[in-house]
Amino acid sequence: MRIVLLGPPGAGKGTQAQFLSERLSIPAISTGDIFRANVGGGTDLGRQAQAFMDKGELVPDDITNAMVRDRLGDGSAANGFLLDGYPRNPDQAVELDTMLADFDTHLDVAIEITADVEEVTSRLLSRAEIEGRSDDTEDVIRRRLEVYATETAPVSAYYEGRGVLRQIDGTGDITEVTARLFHAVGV
Ligand code: B4P
Repeated sequence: MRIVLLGPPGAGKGTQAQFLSERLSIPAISTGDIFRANVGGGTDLGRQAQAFMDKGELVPDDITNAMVRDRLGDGSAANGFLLDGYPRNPDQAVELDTMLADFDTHLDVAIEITADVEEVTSRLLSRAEIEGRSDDTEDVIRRRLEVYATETAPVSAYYEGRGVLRQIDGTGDITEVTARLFHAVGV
């Protein structure tokens, strides 16, 4: 299956992507994780991405789209994938369709994990205490949520219009959310 996971920062995309990827034996591809690995490794890509991430802004589309195209074309995603954190605006969604058409395939389903602003903010602030991510400070979280509302939320409408969107409630225990996710995907 070829799946996109949508939802605000802190909704549980990264958390749930691991479970679904294991269940379906397909790679979970997180653009945020790829950027963080590049920042950690001090690569050119990491240097370009870090300034945007630290402010809670999206990394520019030309950088992000090229990175995803490389990853989807590297062979390990040939039999399916789960994209976590991409697409994050309607232009990226159109670009993903173009990439998949170039690879002679298409998206099967987009799952949106929903959770309200208070819930996701408190989760991200808890994670800040444990992991110390540079974009988990209160000001940057607020900005990430604004960017989500203006740039990423319209992506759900894009997939709804195509008839491939399914929404699940991201509140409750992690295991409950996983059960809803598996049900939505039909596994
Ligand atoms: P991401 O890494 O995608 O960060 P995120 O949206 O905050 O989601 P994440 O996966 O980390 O958190 P999750 O909801 O699983 O992006 C970071 C930055 O990278 C972006 O701001 C941007 O700058 C850049 N970027 C990434 N993709 C891009 C793109 N396509 N275009 C441009 N820029 C891009 O979990 C959050 C916390 O909640 C965790 O601590 C988890 O333990 C907890 N949690 C999860 N489920 C829970 C539950 N049910 N109950 C309680 N806690 C739960």
